[in-house]
Amino acid sequence: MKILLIYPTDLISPDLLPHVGYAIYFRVNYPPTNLGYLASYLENAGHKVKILDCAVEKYNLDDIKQEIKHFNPDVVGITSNTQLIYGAMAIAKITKEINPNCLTIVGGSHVTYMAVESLAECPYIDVAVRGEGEETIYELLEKKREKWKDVRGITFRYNGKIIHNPDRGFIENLDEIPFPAYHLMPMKKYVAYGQLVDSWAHGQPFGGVLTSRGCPYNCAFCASKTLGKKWRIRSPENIIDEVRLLVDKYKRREIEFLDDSFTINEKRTEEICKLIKKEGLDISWFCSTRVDRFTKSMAHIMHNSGCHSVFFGIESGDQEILNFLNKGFDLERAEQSVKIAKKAGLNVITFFIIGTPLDTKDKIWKTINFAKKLKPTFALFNQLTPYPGTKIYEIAEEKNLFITKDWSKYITMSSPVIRIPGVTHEELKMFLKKANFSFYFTPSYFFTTLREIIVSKNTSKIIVDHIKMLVTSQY
Ligand code: B12
Ligand code: SF4
Repeated sequence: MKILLIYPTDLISPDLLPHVGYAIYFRVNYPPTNLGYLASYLENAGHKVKILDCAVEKYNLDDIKQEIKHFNPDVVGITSNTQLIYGAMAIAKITKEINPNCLTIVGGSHVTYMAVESLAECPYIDVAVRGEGEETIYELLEKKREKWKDVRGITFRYNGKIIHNPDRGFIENLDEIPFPAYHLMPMKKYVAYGQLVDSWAHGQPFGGVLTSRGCPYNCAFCASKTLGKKWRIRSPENIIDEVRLLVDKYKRREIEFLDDSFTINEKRTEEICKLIKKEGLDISWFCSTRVDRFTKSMAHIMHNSGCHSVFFGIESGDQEILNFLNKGFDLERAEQSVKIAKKAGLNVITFFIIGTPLDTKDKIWKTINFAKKLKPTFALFNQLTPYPGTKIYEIAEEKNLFITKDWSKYITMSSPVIRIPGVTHEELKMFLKKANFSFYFTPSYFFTTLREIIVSKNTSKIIVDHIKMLVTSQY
């Protein structure tokens, strides 16, 4: 079969401009890892597959139409999170307009929890694939429509009805999954920008490697359980083989380990770092993790193997809110881990949430002040956004807190989508700006950053890139 896999267009709204940290320090064109995995699975099964990354190509619907007409696929598979779901629906619609017989499948974190609703809202989607997609799409395409009732993990149309099959389990041995089909992606376009610190590979080819799937934690706002609650890991050797492929064949120098929490297991983390060194892989890399799964010993080994930055989800400066969000650590631990990382020479990027149902103006200031006290490299402040499938979504439903279910607004970085008792909607919007202003424009932060810009080897390139980004609003 001919299968076209599409990542919808992702034109980030100018609302994100207040996000100073992203604007100055960090901007990456990510490859669509999920479509890469699906593509290699399907190619191995003998299908002819093409990937269309409309986010990096900046394709509009007309461009996508031309691509569909040109490739003339039997199947169009679209990935979608909550924010992109209307884009996915629009692509399903034009697909059916071009060829009503082309099968349209949507997968990803939104339809995993909103499968029936999405099919009801968009008559152009034939099937929603819930959870991990590789085995499900393979089996779906092997079977005739009459047998789809036996395919676990799908929601589909049959005889005018929407049928919701039982869930599928998860793939146990991740080493058996072939590497993402990088040969089908426009690899030259995946680049990391925004280096103020010399170790950041400004303008370098970028690669993302997923070394594990699933997260055993239960943070109330997080939609990570799409890939399960069990932490499934790849072997260090298998991971290093993929890194080597990215370095040797695709000339990547900058790698992100995409895992939800890369350092859950200390021994495994250290093994991966040691292999990077032993294999002589000339990369600089970064990852996200939890403050309570981060140690002094691993921080040094990570830094020594090329790690330049860690992202920590700290979320709040108020312990009551941390407990409400079910984060499972205390403020002291957060402080300790930030210190450890900084001492080891790592940049630290911290995430914070404002607008939880327990927030008051005082508590939000506590969070902002805590962010400042930690002195991370930069901090990202987000509005609490209840994604389907999360505990917060259930709470917001139960307490009737939703202001809107226009999913295109579920981007966390601008207007809140729920109301909370302690702070008004307008005040919450304002707090996001105040948080950024207060964090970035303290004299010490401002001058440290300025000094970094001046000493950076890439200053002129960075300035030109930022002016370009500002002019085109392409953040
Ligand atoms: C890397 C990443 C990013 C990268 C995107 C990289 C890219 N081009 O893919 C960046 C940094 C840009 C990003 C941005 C955002 N992200 Co993000 N991101 C992730 C992260 C950490 C990993 C994604 C990944 O590669 N997963 C690995 C693949 C294998 O898993 P997968 O995507 O789920 O795909 C599998 C299945 O879902 C399914 N599947 C998926 N698509 C399809 C399509 C078909 C046809 C089929 C059959 C199956 C299928 O099969 C795949 C293989 O098994 C996830 C967390 C996570 N654990 O997944 C969050 C996550 C996807 N992001 C999330 C969010 C909220 C965001 C932001 C809104 C954050 C923000 N405030 O800006 C933005 C939105 C940007 C946008 N416009 O879409 C949420 C999504 C929640 C939701 N319901 O929407 C997640 C789940 C994080 C979380 N724990 O809550 N993100
Ligand atoms: S926020 Fe991080 S640790 Fe918490 S559930 Fe999500 S992925 Fe896991």
